[in-house]
Amino acid sequence: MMKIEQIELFHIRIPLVAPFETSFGVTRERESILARVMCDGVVGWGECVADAAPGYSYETVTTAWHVISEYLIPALFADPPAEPRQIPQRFARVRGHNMAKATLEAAFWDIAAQQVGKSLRDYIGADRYTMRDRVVVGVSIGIQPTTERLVERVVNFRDIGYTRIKIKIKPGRDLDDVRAVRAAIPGVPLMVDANSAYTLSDANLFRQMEDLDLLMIEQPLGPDDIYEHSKLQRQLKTPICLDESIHSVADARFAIEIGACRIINIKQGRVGGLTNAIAVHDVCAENGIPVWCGGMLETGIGRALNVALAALPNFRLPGDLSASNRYYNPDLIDPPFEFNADGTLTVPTGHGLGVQLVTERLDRVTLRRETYKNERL
Ligand code: SMG
Ligand code: MG
Repeated sequence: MMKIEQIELFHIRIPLVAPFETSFGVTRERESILARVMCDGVVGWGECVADAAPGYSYETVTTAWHVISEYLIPALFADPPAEPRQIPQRFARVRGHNMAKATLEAAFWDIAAQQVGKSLRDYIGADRYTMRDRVVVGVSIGIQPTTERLVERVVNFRDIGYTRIKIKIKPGRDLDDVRAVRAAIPGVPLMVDANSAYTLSDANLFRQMEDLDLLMIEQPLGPDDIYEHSKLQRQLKTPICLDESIHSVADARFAIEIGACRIINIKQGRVGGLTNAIAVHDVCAENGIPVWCGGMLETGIGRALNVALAALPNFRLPGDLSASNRYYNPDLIDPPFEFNADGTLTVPTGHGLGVQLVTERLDRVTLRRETYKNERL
């Protein structure tokens, strides 16, 4: 049994180096929750991917705090897991709230890996998978005030060496933007992410993108839709990638079976933690569906987890995992994640997450902090 001594939650707010605009809104400062779990004297960290507002998902920092503190922590104190893979079952009596669940599970993976003296990458890989040392990363560029500004930013990131560019689109800022970007970077892998801003009646718009050689179109239709995506995918040669719609292994199986997508974006927070994320990875691998690691503007804590996850073999496409300096200056960790000249991030080799949180930086961005002690010990 993992002997859980205490769990601390930190509500943080940290400014982004540049505003990030999607079809559902603008983020200037990232709000999040960090969980610090202590088991047998070993400390593990998890980061919540829910945002302050329910734009990407219904979960928010406030709902996640509520669910973690009132339900998930008590569930773990009452019935501590022997290993992190048992955690989804411990949380089964809470419906939904995957991002809240993933926050705590992450910290337990960090602890379990440290307890056996392994990096999280090697702990995930165990004897089952051949894990990568470096992961190929892309950059996700938000909607810009003008098309000219967008092209400028895209070219700038291409020049830094990012080998895959993703741009956000929304109605009114789609075809012209994508055409201008394609013209500026011919031959560079390019994709678009609509964050559910369209309906099936916009199929013609996506058909007009067919000759722009896009790597994929991410989440064009509703956040809970799978069926209509299958109708759209049938009309397109360009692969559809699902993000918002996939919350579980069952969703992934369904989407694959009805042909709703040819690629899946995996975010461990959206599927309720690393255990489920690995299971979605496996189902996709069995079905020949490549996956890539999505991003939620994580600090170095969440990024370290993502980078370890993306070392799995079926993460065959560049992830939304850019270097720390693309998000925060400074990041909460030191050293930060640096961009390698070959377009990759290096997977940390230290025990657990393998990154060092800077306490003074965390203190500076913390709005609220609460400690939950395990009285049952
Ligand atoms: O972390 O680089 C990142 C952001 C990647 O575009 C990104 N994320 O739908 O994939 C997505 C969005 C969701 C986050 S919007 C705040
Ligand atoms: Mg997306």
